[in-house]
Amino acid sequence: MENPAAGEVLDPEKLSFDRFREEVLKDYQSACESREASLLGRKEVLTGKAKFGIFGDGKEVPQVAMAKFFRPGDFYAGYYRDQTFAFATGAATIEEFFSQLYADPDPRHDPHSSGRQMNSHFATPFVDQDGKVLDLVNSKNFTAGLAPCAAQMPKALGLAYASKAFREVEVLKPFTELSNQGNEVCFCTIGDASTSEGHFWETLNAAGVLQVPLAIFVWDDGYGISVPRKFQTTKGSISEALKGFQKKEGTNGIDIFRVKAWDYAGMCEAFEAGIRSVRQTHTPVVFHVEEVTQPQGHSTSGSHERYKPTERLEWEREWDGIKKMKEWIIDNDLAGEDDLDEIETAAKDFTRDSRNLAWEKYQGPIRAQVARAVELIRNLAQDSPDTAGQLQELAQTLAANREPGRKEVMQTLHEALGLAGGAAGAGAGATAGAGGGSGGKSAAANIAAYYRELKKENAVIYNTHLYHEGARNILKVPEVKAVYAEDAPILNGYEVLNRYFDQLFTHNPLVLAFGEDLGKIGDVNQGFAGLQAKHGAERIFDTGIRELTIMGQGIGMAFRGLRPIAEIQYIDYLLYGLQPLSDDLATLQYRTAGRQTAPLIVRTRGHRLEGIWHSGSPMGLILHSLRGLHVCVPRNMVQAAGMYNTLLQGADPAIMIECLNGYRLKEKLPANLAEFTVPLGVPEIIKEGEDITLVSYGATLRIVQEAAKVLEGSGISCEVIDVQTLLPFDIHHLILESLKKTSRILIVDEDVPGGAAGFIFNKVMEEQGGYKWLDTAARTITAQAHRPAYSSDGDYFSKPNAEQIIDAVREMMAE
Ligand SMILES: Cc1ncc(C[n+]2csc(CCOP(=O)(O)OP(=O)(O)O)c2C)c(N)n1
Ligand SMILES: [Mg+2]
Repeated sequence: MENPAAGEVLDPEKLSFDRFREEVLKDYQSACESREASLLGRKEVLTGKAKFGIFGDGKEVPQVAMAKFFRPGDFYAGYYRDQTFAFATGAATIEEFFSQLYADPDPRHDPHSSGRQMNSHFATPFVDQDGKVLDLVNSKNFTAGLAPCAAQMPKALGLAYASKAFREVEVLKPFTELSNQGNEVCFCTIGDASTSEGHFWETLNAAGVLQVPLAIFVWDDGYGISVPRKFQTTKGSISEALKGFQKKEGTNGIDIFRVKAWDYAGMCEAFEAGIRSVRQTHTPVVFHVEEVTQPQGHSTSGSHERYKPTERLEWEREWDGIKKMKEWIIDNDLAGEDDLDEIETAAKDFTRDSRNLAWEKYQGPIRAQVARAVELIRNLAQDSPDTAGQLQELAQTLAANREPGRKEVMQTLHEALGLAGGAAGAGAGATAGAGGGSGGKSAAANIAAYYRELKKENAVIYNTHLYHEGARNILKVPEVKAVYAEDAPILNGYEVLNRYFDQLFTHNPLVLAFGEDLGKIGDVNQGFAGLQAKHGAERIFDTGIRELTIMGQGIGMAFRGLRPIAEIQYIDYLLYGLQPLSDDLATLQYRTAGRQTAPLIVRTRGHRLEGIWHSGSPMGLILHSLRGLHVCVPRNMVQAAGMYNTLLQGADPAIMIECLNGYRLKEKLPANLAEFTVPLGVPEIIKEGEDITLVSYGATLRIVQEAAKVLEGSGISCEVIDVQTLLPFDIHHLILESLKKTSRILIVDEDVPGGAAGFIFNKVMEEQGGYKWLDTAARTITAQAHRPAYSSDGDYFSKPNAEQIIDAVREMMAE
């Protein structure tokens, strides 16, 4: 729109029409640019410049409409179809989209994932390098996308729940830098087929119960890859199927809108009304967006002609949203065909230029590496008469590669070093140089040095940010030892925790705790007994039986600057909540290269008690699915309290496994309960000894101590070590120091054979080099491979027992 000339009187009606028209055309332009990005993106994959592509073609018009109502302070949790929404909200540029498609690791080019994620997995920064939460109230916030279907649902619940907490919890009201009175909406998108997942239903039910500002957009294109809707959804319609969830007068529930994906005006109207309502009333809303198309099919991995009937393909062409929007613009005299053609041409040019820029930026540093590698190899060839031909050929092949990657550079350098007679591995360079005279030697050494340099650089690019690396790195939390008054009270373990949580909730307004039976009765072991009444039902509360979304609720809240403690009632039920922990939470810092973190603390209880589902110790499962979380296995509740204090100063998520059979053991209460910290990754020697090192943790430690006492009686001196945390694990190699003294080690663990015991074995033997100090083979004692049988006998014969330990130690001493 042109600026009015000075002095011209503005006609308000005309002005608003012009603005409206301008906005529609801007949306049309966004839609066209996004479509071009999809078309070009697919070509990039088919011509080999990118490995895989999944695009948002067919979903453009609903997304430009949706973007109009996404305000600063709002949150997005969605999936791989939402490029248009990202462009239209300014969360991503088309150039960034291509950078991500190429897997450009430079964070300036792909600020969403630093080349670590497939295309259309967008993320805006949530924390700075030191883990400080950024100003999320004034920015449009995209939580990092992830590929598992419906995996965005659980965290979406928590992102929305945080608004409710900020609106309702008195002590949170001063945190205006984190929320504007809870007015933020979480926009969540999902494909029609993914609504078949339990995640969708559990989230909707919880949202309907909780009444949180969650807006769900279902992109219904009738297919989940090749499988049509009739195999996915009851009655073939998600809005039909959801009718029982619908809010009526005097009930909770959700609002449901049905719109057509080609009806730009209709969607703008529905989204405007729906989003206004969810923002004000916190009544969740579902927009069932029907008749969505998918012009290029599911992804670059196959063609939809294989499974869509001809009539469907024809219908999709006819009802393409952009085509329909164009017709609507012309029918309503908002612009002529020529104007729109012009927009389309400009969109093509702009998108092509963006792609070219992204490609140049991506290739630049790699080409520099290629040039350097080629130069070094040619230098070596000159000084290596025997292998000159092969080296020249290597250099030539690399130089001729039109789309080289970092991998090819490394492979070529490695091969050149091999020809030079050197080992390119860890000590590359030291032995390189059998390729000729002294010139050959130094040329080979140059290659080795360059190889090492690149290896380091690539490790920074690809192997960092599993955990927070800045100022709030967990290992930087200062240790504050527990101090005890002379007349320190001796309490049951659960009472220690209860006192601890009371102090925590008094001092830290950002902490909220929730789970099954956690509110009114204060958890099944009374850690929170009486605390709801004292600190409020908005801060300490019960949830439905829904581990998956309890975890999601915690993840979403942690994204938003809160410090949730979310309970899994018994560790055996962790499996229900494991998917979001493993796929979303554990990968979050890695897949955003440190730009997002959700420092959730998962609280649970486990190890031996009674029966198959209250005696689990699936530590191997946890260790191998939750790299990216800290895993705390305190032997008692004082240690647990100290670990909670440590975790709350860090920026990482964690899981705390309290000992089920420890709640009624007596412990001395520290005087500095709210301040003392237990450093993570530092084992504690709980009994010194000379003859053998016994390594364990948690509940089993008490059995080990029992055995050690008996062994002591027969003259065998055991050193008993509590590892305290499994992730991180013994960062100072304290176990190795013990082993140097005893030359024998027995690892006792109540997970299955090869589970956590295998992990500890690997850490001590391979990583710490413990094998060098052994006088006799290291051993492990674990639980049986089956689940533990019920009752005391069942426990005795299923889990490690003291007699087994005593026998094993005696055998080892005799070897
Ligand atoms: C848990 C899980 N199972 C399977 C897949 C493989 N997969 C990727 S996309 C997809 C279909 C999803 O269809 P829909 O939800 O309708 O979204 P659309 O791609 O049609 O937009 C499947 C099965 C996956 N990503 N995650
Ligand atoms: Mg679909």
